[in-house]
Amino acid sequence: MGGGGGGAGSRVKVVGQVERVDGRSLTYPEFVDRFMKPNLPVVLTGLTSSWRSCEDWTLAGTDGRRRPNLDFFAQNFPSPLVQVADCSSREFTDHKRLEMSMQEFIDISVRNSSTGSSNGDCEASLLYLKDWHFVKEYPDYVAYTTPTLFVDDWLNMYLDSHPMHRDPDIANHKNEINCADYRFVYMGAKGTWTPLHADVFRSYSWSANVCGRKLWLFLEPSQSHLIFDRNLRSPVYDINDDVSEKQFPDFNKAEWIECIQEQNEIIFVPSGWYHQVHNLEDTISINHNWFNAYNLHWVWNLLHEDYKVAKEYIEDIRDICDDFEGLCQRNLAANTGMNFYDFFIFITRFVLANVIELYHIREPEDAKFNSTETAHPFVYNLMQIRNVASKMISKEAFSTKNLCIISEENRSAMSDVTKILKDDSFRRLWMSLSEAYAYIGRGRRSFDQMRDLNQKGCLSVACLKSDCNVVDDITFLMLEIHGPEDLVRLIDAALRE
Ligand SMILES: O=C(O)CCC(=O)C(=O)O
Ligand SMILES: [Fe+2]
Repeated sequence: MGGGGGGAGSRVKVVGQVERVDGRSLTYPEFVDRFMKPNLPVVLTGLTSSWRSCEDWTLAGTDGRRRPNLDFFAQNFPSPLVQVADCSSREFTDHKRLEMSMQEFIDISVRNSSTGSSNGDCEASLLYLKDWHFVKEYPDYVAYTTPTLFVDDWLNMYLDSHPMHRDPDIANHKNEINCADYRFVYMGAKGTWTPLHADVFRSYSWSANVCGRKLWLFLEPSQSHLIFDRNLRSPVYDINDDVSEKQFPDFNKAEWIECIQEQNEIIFVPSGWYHQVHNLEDTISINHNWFNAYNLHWVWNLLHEDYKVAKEYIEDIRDICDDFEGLCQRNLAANTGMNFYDFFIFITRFVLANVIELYHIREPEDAKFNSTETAHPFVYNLMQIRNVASKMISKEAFSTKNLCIISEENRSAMSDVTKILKDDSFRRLWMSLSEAYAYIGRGRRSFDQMRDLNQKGCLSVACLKSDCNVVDDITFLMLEIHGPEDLVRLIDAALRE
């Protein structure tokens, strides 16, 4: 049976179901302890009732189910260019991607549904609109609010104020659109599907069904090796297909966890879990990828693994390359979406933002921080970044020789701490972090306190200049950051203070 079938094939051994929890009664610490930290999936109910998208984007269907209101999209969101996957044709490990206007997508979808092709009766292709950067494209239309459980999102916070890449060789126009953020809308008719994959950067994702139903099949990370081919290079593409035993000898051993996600339910996809997804009805979903202190090590581990592959691939031209490391890093950015320098600049910003938060809220009785997971969230964040930074220290990308020849853009984004702290992009990032933590109630600031501070100007740009000494305090600890070693030293100094 092909992917469009939507049912588990004979070799797919389903051993369990994803837990379902009422999201309204799950506290943030419970979500952390039960799902985010142990890296386990969950389906959350009751979190989308106030979303405008659930009303505007859907029409009443049968038995209380709703269906997509395609006219609403055509009229209100006439995007000239959306990405569409053709679910009937494969390109490497994914579906072939097409680009078309929203109107074209709708016209084809309507035509297909009237000819019944989505049931597989006819040859017409199954089109699945994916990775639509809806929030970036229509910022004034508030389709939904991110549930509190998912607001500790460093990836999107960062991309709201910083570019993913500095290197001019990498940061071209197409990249800028693709890296604009990781907040997406998906829309696909019954029968559309997503091949087996683990998410970008090995981030977490959450996915909410505005209408429709999805079948998910998950494999826990400790079993990932079972779905790779005998050379351990590529994963199975469609688990419902007749997977070749010769090519994928261990596939039969994989034990799958299943879930049918209903309308208005949100699924939390943990880091590194391979999954395949089928739309069982015409479905619209909203989907974010994100990471934070709990899964940052997944991101680094992926970058490191992909780096080794990128390097091995061009090892034979090392001797004739002026800047072999630079080439590896450019290839890594192209293949994985981020390279060591992008990631280092990213974590440097988060170290500084967390140190500022720590300085701002520190009270005398907090002087003795402990490093356990129950310690203050900013201490926890810094400890997790420290773990990752310490693994980066020995890497060739950060050797003196290679740091001497990195692009001017990368170098200037890295080093001068005062400049970073006074930069408007950084301030926006730090404010977003501060707000997010106030929101989830993990920072000491309540919303009221935030408002007071705002009035005093403490969260405004003036904060760092006038009554607040945080720039001096931090630059007293360190003036320049040249690589992961400095970052580790800065974190140690900040936590010792
Ligand atoms: O809904 C889909 O088709 C895929 C979603 C997905 O892979 C995810 O949310 O991680
Ligand atoms: Fe995914």
